[in-house]
Amino acid sequence: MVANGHDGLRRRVERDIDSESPAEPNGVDVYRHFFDDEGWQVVEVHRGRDGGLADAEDDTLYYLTDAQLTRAAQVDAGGDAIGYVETCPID
Ligand SMILES: [Ca+2]
Ligand SMILES: [Ca+2]
Repeated sequence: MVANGHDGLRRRVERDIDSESPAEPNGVDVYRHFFDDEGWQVVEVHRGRDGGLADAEDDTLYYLTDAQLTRAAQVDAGGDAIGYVETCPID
């Protein structure tokens, strides 16, 4: 089960996931919050196990762009690459 939340401009700002679904659905256990730049590209993602933002146990991931401002890589808060455009989990 995946439920997306949108803001008033229809940008996706939240995704709630039951990672055991559909085999053994037991409720949402992964929460992601998305932050866009002025061009509506996601530039920051918070991943956590509850709905609260920026808890110490949450992961914060950032997208880096190339010279054309297209997302090119995803890095963690320490600057280590998580993936590149072909392999970046966008959600
Ligand atoms: Ca679950
Ligand atoms: Ca949290």
